[in-house]
Amino acid sequence: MNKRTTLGILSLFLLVSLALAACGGAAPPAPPVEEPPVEEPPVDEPPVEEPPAELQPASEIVIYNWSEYLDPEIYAQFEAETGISIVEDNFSNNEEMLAKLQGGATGYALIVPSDYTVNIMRQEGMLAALDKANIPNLSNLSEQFQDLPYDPGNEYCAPYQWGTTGIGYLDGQVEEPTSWSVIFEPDPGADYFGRYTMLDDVRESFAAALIYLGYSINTTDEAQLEEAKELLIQAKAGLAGYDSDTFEDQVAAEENLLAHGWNGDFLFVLEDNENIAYTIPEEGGVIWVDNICIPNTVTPEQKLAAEMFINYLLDAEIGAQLSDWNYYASPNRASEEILGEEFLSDPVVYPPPEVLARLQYIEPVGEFEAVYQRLWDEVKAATP
Ligand code: N2P
Repeated sequence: MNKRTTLGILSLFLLVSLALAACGGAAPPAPPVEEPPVEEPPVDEPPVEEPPAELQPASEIVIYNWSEYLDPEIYAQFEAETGISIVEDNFSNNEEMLAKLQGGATGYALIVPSDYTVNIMRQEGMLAALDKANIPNLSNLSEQFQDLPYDPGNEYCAPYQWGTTGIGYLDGQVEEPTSWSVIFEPDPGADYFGRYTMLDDVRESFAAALIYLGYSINTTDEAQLEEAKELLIQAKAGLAGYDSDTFEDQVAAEENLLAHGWNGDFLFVLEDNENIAYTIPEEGGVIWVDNICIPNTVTPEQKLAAEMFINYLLDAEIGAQLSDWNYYASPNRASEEILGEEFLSDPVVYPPPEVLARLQYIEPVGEFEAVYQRLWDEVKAATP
């Protein structure tokens, strides 16, 4: 059948239909308008919800950190990669940071508390649990840093860096201080008299005094603490002041000859003064792990940006860059592989076992924290 024939048959069919209609032939009833079937949701299945719009990270967040602890280049690199800029604000000790957040400060998306302060903040419900799906690099951490007693399973924080507290000094100008007596038995005849500082830090300075006295640095014996307080007051006679931020610079500039302080900070200024040295006195010192955490006051957008930055810091290369800059030991196994033997075998950064054996961790002392604080205020106010 060709095309023309088909069209002919169709036209004939139409003509016949029209003719029938015109003659009043019964038109077929119009089909009923079909209502679209109402779909009842199944009784026990919830209605399907629209997927939530994908969360976008905040474009700027603020980190509250110790000074000279994070290579500024890392912020720039992170911003170039993600568009997220990070602003840094500094604190001098855990208690200052804690008091600020307890006082209602809400601007911070990231904080860097030490071990015992993580414990306190967890107990007070001040930290936001990490969404580990956003931080796959947590698996780069050495095993022991994935399950710390103050934060099992990295639920709230990622370990940042770790280090020790001892005495930095100018080699060649003062003898190696093998005892805390250099600080606690001030000798007006010594070259360094009046030329040393102690950390402006309640738990650290009490720890030094308690170690010298042979007590636990976490004592809750008020008589022992009183004794430590008297010792701290006695030390003030030879002290240039309390300083947690520039103690290492003062020694590098030879303004001061020694200082109570943190290992990496002294290594940091070796490039300004090659005679800087660091030691843990025979009586012992403090070991600590600092951590990067998110306060529970963040918005979801800030939290996502903060988690992206934590993940960035835990990258093998970036973690190595961090330690290479601040001279603190890394909790990141993948970074340590990049840092190499020279760094890993530096006894100032990684204390040998005989030194590790005489280091103590600061721990939370609960209600007693207030006693330490009161006695510290008395030390600060006293004239020796
Ligand atoms: C870095 C300070 C080290 C932190 N400048 C001590 N917990």
